Amino acid sequence: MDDFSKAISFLKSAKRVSCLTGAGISAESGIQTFRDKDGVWNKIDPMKWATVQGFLEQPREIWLWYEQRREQIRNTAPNPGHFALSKLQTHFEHFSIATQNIDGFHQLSGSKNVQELHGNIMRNKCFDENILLEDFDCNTIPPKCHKCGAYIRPDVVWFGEMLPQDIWEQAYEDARNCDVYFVIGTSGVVYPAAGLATIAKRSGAKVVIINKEATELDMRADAHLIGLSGEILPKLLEAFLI
Ligand code: BJW
Repeated sequence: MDDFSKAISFLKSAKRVSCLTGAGISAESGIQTFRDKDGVWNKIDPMKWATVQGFLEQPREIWLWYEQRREQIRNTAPNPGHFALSKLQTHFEHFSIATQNIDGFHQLSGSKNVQELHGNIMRNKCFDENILLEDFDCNTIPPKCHKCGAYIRPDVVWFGEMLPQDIWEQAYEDARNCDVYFVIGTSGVVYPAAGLATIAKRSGAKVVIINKEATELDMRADAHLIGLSGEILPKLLEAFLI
């Protein structure tokens, strides 16, 4: 049996399906990935642009960089890969998506049970108090908290920061308790998110990897579908529904 047919047969007998998604699923929407050859980290140093230390060293540049990325996300939309997952969700007792993406495209495409492991670029929080804020002093770049005067920063998870604990625990439980675990469009190098594939595998799930190339997690795969998620996922949905 080829890997595509295997993936369909796993789905046909599954009650609980969970997914881990990464930048690759949004690539066909026009959002840059991080580690592909034209990826974000090939042009800039992640330790300077995605750490607390980096933000404190160049707050203005980093705030403006996030503003530019927000604008890009507002001007793009979910692609057929996101929509295929949202259609698939209705066919199982449980279906969840743990995403490393901060673009909100899973929710926008209609997916319900989405765990944002690395936050959401559209939300902001007070740098010092760590509380979400919608209203702040925009007379400076970055803006400042009305209450304490600290910088406002995007509600995303930078290197060295903990993932939101309740969201992580839910993603962990879902990986531990599913029949099929999809790993879609992620290089699988950033932890603890990448570890979810191992948790699912060790707990007995069938792991299906969808990626345009080889990844660090390939040894976990029971089926490996090589290609673009925006093409493979709609085909998978169609074959599953027959
Ligand atoms: C397609 C496709 C198509 C393309 N179809 N496929 C050793 C030393 C130091 C630190 C660590 C260490 N070991 C572990 C750590 C911790 C660190 C880590 O993992 N580092 C490794 C990189 C070494 N992790 C953390 O710090 C995390 N926190 C943590 O561990 O807390 C505990 C702790 C606390 C204190 C100290 C130490 C530990 C937090 C991680 C936060 C990650 N943040 C970012 C930035 C978010 C904000 C922003 O965007 O600005 O999250 S980094 C970036 O990487 C982003 C992503 O979510 C994340 C994962 O990337 P992803 O999604 O996999 O993208 P790519 O580009 O890597 O891959 C894309 C894939 O898609 C490729 O495979 C393509 O082939 C594929 N693809 N088009 C299908 N159409």
